[in-house]
Amino acid sequence: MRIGIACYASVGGSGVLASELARALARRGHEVHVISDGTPFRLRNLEDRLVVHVVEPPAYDVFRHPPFELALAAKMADVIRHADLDILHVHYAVPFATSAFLARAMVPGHRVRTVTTLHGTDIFLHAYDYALTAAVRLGIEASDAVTAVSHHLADETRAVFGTDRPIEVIHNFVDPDRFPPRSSPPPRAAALRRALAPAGEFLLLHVSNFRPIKRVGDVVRVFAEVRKTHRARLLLVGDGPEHARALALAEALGVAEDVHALGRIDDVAAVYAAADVLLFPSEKESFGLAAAEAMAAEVPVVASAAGGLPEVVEDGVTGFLLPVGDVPAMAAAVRRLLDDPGLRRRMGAAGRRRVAERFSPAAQVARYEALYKRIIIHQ
Ligand code: GMT
Repeated sequence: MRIGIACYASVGGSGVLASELARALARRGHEVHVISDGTPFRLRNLEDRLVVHVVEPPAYDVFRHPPFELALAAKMADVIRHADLDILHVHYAVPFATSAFLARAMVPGHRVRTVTTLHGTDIFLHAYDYALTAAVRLGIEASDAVTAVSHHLADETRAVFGTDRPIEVIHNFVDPDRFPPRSSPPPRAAALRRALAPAGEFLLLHVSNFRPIKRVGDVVRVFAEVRKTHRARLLLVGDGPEHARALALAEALGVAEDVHALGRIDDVAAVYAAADVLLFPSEKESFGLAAAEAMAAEVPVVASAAGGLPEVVEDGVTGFLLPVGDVPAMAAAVRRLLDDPGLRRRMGAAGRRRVAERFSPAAQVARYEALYKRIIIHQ
């Protein structure tokens, strides 16, 4: 098939998932065209059968705002026409599905079919800016097929938008080969442990884009609690609006010197393989790709029981799920893990197994492929 994949190039989960899907499809012999606002960071290397098309909104000085959505639609129309796409698969209803709707109108008579994957932001947008609801609904209704990354998100979409469109749930996937396990860590992970835990300190980890929804303050509070009884350090991977506040809180709680902010790094796999526990106390989370990545690396996860996280983390088996904001309970769960190396090992191994069984690229990519074929046949 000739497949277009449209996504943001940012390092967020949707960009990672769309990039991995694009690469996997190209490796399975499809011709893939990625349409994005930049080159997604996981697609910077040359890949057979994969082309990245970058949207450049005109910065013409009459426009108060560069018209990204129009430039995106025009680029989509251009790729549909020139690459003769069978499928255009967009990640997010807004702006991608609405731009795809417009793009199809620009290539009248073309048989291209559109698939929209919801990652959650569309739903949050509804709560944040009700005025955009109609645009999200149009994106959903105008797609030939809609998928969501968790049952939780599919249910919420139906409830919020009152749509009776079938929404197929295709969970995120993680390639275990990209995430070496803690039990046989790569040399980079061992070096990291030597540098950051020279006296055998425990390493707690948080990975996110530091949006308020991630509750990074809770990460620091849990760490400060654990730090009272255990020699431990906290690694923060990523950056975003709450980063500075998190560091200020660590200072206020007297644990700043044990908090290491590693910033936005590409090689997060080495950090997972060096960590003892992932802290993931989000307020809302459609799926929680970082939790699945940690599990792939055999790292137990202490998370909130929010959104789709219970579909990822099996409570008591691959980690612990606690109520949002329950810092004492999360700290107790971390202590339980740190005090019991056997439990850490068992939960880590169960996590890697769960990822292989439920969130493998082979199975999830095949489901997207089957969906594409179904809507092409039914045109
Ligand atoms: O988590 C973020 O803030 C980034 C966001 C995105 O849009 O890239 O991630 C969302 O999509 C990921 C891939 O499907 C999911 O694993 C994340 O759970 C979801 N984030 C939220 O729901 C907050």
